[in-house]
Amino acid sequence: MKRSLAFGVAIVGGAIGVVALAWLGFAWYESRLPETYSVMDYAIPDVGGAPAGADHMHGETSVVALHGPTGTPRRRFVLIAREGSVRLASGRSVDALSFNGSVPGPELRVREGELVEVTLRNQNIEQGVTVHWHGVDLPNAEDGVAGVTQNAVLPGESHVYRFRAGQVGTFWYHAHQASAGEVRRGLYGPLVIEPPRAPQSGARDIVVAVHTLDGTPLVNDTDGVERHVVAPGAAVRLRVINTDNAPIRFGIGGTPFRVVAIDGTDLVGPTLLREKTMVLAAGGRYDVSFTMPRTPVKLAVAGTLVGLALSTDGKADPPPPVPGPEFDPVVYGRPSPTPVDVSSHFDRVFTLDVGRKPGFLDGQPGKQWTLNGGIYPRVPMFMVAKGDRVRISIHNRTGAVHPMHLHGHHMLVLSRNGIAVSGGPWWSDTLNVEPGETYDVAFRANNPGIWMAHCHNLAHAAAGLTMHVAYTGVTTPFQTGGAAHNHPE
Ligand SMILES: [Cu+2]
Repeated sequence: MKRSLAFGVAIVGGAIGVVALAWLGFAWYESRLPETYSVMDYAIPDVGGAPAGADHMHGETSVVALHGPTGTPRRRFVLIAREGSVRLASGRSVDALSFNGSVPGPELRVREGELVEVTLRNQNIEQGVTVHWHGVDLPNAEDGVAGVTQNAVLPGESHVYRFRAGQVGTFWYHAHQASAGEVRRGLYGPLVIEPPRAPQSGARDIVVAVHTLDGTPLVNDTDGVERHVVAPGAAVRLRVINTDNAPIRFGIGGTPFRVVAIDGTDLVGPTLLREKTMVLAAGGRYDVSFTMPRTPVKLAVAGTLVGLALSTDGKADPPPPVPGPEFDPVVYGRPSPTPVDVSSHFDRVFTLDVGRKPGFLDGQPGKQWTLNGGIYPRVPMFMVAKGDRVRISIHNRTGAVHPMHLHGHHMLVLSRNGIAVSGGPWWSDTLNVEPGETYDVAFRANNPGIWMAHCHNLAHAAAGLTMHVAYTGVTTPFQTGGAAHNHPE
């Protein structure tokens, strides 16, 4: 009797085992990506509650047709991508990937309204290169995403980007081919779009690009403190750019200051701050300004020895700023009208749940990132039509920070954890979403194309935290995957 029961249990157990194995095998088999595929192939279209028929396509537009303006460019730049050693300000040489032989790449400064032409040449980077203009809402074909808006530029090849500098602010450019490795290794640089009028005389405008190159923290090309001579009374604007994968914390000591812009958009009514700790998203930008006092000013990046020292003789080494409470954009600045707000009618309403679960990513077992429950490439594709008002609720249900970056658009932050933004309008292109947080954001669908929406911790993006916002009727002829040499993340 006992023996037959044990036999029965063994049979049932064995059957369950076989079924579980078969399921595992199927999940593994299903997860494998083909050599090449289109980002349109696997994604699960989500129309955001739009009525049936709203996505009726009036012909098809290739992303290739959505290019920048023709005509004679006002500004021309050449970026030569190469692998080789670069020299840091300290004199130390580091093996890196670089634009024009320096890390960061050259600071590109243009004026609002100028037609900009940038020629990218790949000298010797085997896996190919592209340039993405982070935060610049330019035409889709100029967006620089390998496998979506262009093919990766292979050694010996070149590619021309053209766009009109339509937004005043602080931006940056970086590779969007194998970007998790290429950006970390040095393929990035600052891009500043200045107002058409010249700045007031004596004003100082300084880019502070913060990066970790090969384990070495940098501000610009300095693996230490970058010193500047600044006259008392000068209007100073520091453009802090976080080009790393994790948020940075920085403080400013020696003067009160204002945060005057976030992610390339000026704030309304920024008030004076003292001893605040600034938490800047990976990929995000904060512009801070102050009037130079007679005494030195220090910007320090927490957890590192790098920073900026401003003084009248350029020699001072001021003490680090006092750590204070965190700066919060939700309550900063003066409320003013926005094109949409929490009470607006939205044509499309989406939810984006960032999660994690065991499964297979391209045949590899592990605890995988998920978007609305799906493991890449079975992630949602948010479908919009030109003119739509779009709202997205972003939920971070993981234990990690995710700086969510939307290409081609700026998101108006409506609320965080259900609490409406009560300060000035806060437009973001790279939003730091901490574990457990929820953000409601909105944008106007006014820039047709297929736009990446991804985590700007580029290691997370490469591990599947990548999806797209696609306009109905737009298609891409480009393919992602091995034989196509296109690996946007
Ligand atoms: Cu992430």
